[in-house]
Amino acid sequence: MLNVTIDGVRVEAHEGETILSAARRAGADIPTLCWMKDINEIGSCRVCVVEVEGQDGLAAACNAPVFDGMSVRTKSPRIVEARRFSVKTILSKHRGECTTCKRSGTCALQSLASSLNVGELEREPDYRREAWDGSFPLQRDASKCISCLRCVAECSKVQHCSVWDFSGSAGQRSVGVKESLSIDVAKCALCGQCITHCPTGALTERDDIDKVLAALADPDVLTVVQVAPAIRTAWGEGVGVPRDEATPGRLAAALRAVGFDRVFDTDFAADLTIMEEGSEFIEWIKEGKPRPMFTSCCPGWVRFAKLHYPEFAGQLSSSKSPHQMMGAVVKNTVGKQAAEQGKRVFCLSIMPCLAKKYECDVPQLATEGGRDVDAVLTTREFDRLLNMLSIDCAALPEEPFDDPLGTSTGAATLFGRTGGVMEAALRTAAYLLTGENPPFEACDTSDATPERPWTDKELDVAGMRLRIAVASGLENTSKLLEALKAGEAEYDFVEVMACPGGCVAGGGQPIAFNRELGCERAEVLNRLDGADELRFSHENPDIQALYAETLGKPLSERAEAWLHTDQRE
Ligand code: HC1
Ligand code: SF4
Repeated sequence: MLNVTIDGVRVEAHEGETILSAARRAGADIPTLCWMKDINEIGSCRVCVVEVEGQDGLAAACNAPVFDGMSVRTKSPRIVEARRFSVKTILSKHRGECTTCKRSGTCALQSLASSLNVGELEREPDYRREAWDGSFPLQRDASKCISCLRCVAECSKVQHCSVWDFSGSAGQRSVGVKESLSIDVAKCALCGQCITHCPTGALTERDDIDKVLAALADPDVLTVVQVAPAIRTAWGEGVGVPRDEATPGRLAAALRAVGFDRVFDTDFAADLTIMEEGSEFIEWIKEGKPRPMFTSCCPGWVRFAKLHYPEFAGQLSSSKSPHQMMGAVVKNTVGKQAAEQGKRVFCLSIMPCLAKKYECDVPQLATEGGRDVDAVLTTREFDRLLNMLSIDCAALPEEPFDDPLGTSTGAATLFGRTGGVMEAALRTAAYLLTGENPPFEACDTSDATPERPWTDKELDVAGMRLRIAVASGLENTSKLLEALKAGEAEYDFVEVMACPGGCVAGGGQPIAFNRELGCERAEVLNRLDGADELRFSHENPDIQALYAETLGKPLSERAEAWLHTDQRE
């Protein structure tokens, strides 16, 4: 152990530990900008500089290691001046038009400039522009990029895609798409993690709010909205409603206050997915198809598989993702009724996800009722919409979602966190095989091997030995896929979510530079599941009615036409 003094406070530190890490333990508040724990400790923005006794220059706390007997000051006029100089240098290349920036209020640069009392810049900023396809779900504004390399680190080290690169000649180096490729061919999975880790407004989602406002204003349009499981964990963050008051009931009321004609819950369709995917898995095993079968509800993962590991694309479940299933059911039922009254349905999904914006445009997902989903808003866009319309969400009453596509179970709610789809699927697969509900703990995947990038478990279901695995984050996923390719791992059923922790930490969720928040949001889902009277997808009465009245049974001809697709296309 090393003895270190930070602002007069003695702390023990370990060999190789950074000043920043030791200082945080000592209670010192050192600002950071480019730093991301373990994956971007490059000391480039120099916002975290500190004084080290006996050294002339200032040290970047995020990557300078401690030594025994070190004495550090984190606060002094000299330190403030140096941090202010760093922020001014960054601002000299940043188009700081905060009044129109979507990140105003969540921009780390804005809050640093304000807290350091930076004031006016002495010269006009010299910022960069670049051409960008405005129709792509991921948008980039180079004039707001501060070359912190957070996107480069997140995309390459956590998400395995290496879309971004830091290139150019000395003095002119900047971040851009690797090899100067156009973004649509750069094998981006559209996970959106570079957006949620960008400290400024350089990376955002394509804004589709105007499309939604136009539909809401059109008297010939019946507007139908659905909300993903993970929305209920985070929508309050952008509208100032505390987590325990941002309930699903208040969310339904907020959607009605916006003016949507029908307010449905994607959770209903998650139950439907379980019925279809669970039945498909049993058939898969019976037919002896190549293992594992992979879940396909996460379009970031499906896109990643097709672009980076096409050899596994044929093993993706043919079941569409829940919100697409919901869209197909809406368009083929509510849509037909609306057409008789001369109206057309506009189906909107509110999702914690960027890739859903791409998924809803995939042509082969359409059915005879038309495209399943007409537009997707991220949680951030939804919060902006609520703020635009001045809806006082905290004052709203709790209301139910509309029937019949608004009833759901606790199993469906779990979809929003890593391992949840698997857990929900196992609860129902066991029932479909044995006719009896299994104990909840038998389907729990959280107790599996934590030492790997993925978790796995062997289960005994109706005398059948099932080997399951769960991965989230695409670097973790690629390690799992490589192990499968090398024959070092064998599984029957694998759940993958592109975003680390699952949809709760999705690329469309409110910005928060804090990975622990994903766990807090996941706890909301666990609590909702535990409190639900219905915790098995097959017990959802509206799902039972949909099969009895419209679909027949899982994997029926109509179910195949509406709810399944060839994922390889
Ligand atoms: Fe997800 Fe899904 S859980 S993919 O993580 O299968 O986005 O929340 O809506 O469709 O249900 C996201 C979340 C979401 C789908 C469901
Ligand atoms: Fe990389 Fe995901 Fe960003 Fe695409 S969306 S560039 S895959 S981090």
